[in-house]
Amino acid sequence: MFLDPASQDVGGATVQLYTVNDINTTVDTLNDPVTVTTTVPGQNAKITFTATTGQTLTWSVSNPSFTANQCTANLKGPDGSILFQRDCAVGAPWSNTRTAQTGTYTIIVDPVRSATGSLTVSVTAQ
Ligand SMILES: [Ca+2]
Repeated sequence: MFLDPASQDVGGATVQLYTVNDINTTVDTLNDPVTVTTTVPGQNAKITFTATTGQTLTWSVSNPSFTANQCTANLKGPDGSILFQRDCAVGAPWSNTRTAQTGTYTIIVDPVRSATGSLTVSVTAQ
């Protein structure tokens, strides 16, 4: 790490480094919820499930400890494209009309800056 003040500025800074291992877990698509808790700044949680072409996905977030703008949750399709993005603090269910691909879908819980917290995710694919 290299701190490089601009021009002739001087000052001090306190630096803290963290070892970060992302959480990797799965959720079934029978509306059986899974709770993830991040404990280290910078840590994300990846929640995977499988779905097949033509299913209707519904995705709910409940009991978030995050407040608004502290965390983003992205749903990515098997090809890595982002299908939906939401604030972790917003619990309203989201329902997709139809899945376009068969494969592994991933919900990435990505806290902002040094935020940590927990939330519960449930998914149905019918
Ligand atoms: Ca983050």
